[in-house]
Amino acid sequence: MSKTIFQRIIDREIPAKIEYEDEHCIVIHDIQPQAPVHLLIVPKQVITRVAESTPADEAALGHLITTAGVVARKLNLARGFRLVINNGPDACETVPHLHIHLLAQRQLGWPPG
Ligand code: D5M
Repeated sequence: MSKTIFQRIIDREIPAKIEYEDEHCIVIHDIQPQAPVHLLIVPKQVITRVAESTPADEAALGHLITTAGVVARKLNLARGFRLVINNGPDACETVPHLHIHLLAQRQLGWPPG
């Protein structure tokens, strides 16, 4: 299977604006931002999507959430932020490498579109 765009960013084959990185994940700025802050929290362990995750992925998935907290504190997102995972075509998933969107610094609507 060919590499996803996120795997190519992790492997430094293509550039990205990196906000944070550790052994288990990378946080980049979305190339098509939907809010003043729009980050993508991407595990280095390839998990295609939530629907295909297994119990073996629990630590990697939990790490993504705690990383969202780390980055939110780093960027002072005290007014709030939203985490989104798009799974499958009805949810507008475009990259089959699981990632969490972190959106912030504007008033977000609810229910989401
Ligand atoms: O989200 C996939 C997201 O990935 C979408 O918001 C655009 C973003 N994207 C695509 N290519 C890049 C690069 N090269 N850098 C940064 N962000 C990128 P999904 O939930 O799968 O629809």
